[in-house]
Amino acid sequence: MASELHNLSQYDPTTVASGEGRKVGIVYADWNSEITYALRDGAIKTLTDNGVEASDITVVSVPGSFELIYGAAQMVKSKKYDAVIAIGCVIRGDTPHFDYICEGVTAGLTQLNVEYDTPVIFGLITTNNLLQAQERSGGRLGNKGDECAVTALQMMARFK
Ligand code: RBF
Repeated sequence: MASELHNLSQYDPTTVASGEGRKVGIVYADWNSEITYALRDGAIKTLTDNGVEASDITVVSVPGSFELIYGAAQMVKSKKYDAVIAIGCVIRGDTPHFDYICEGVTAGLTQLNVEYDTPVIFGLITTNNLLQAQERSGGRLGNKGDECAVTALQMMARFK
């Protein structure tokens, strides 16, 4: 599980399914935008590097990570996408808010995966500080946006 042991941007292109003809929705949160914009851009680049047409990627922002649930639900229910990627970054603060948001988003996205036929990819970074988030959004440990895109490609190839 530790991303210390796994660079999030490293993947074997020969084992990644082509995204040709696929339609992907990306919903991302504006909170901690330095991080989430880098995650979003990483996901878009990895999708297009692997055959998804830029015009087949729909990108929508929501104010904060908690709103990823609603945003992803709207995308899933529209049935327009072969996969939906939800991107956010929650950084631990001085109050228990972190735990409530993380648990809420995790439960909400899990519910979508169980109830609907479109894979929803979990692109929520949850860290103790900004440095850890930077390391996982294009820094020392790669970009979780890349990893989410690869996961979306694999899930679409297997189930859609
Ligand atoms: N949204 C995030 O995406 N990341 C955060 O780190 C984050 N921290 C928050 C801390 C507090 C104290 C509050 C009130 C909100 C925070 N939010 C954060 C926003 C949250 O996801 C949501 O947009 C708002 O709670 C409105 O529903």
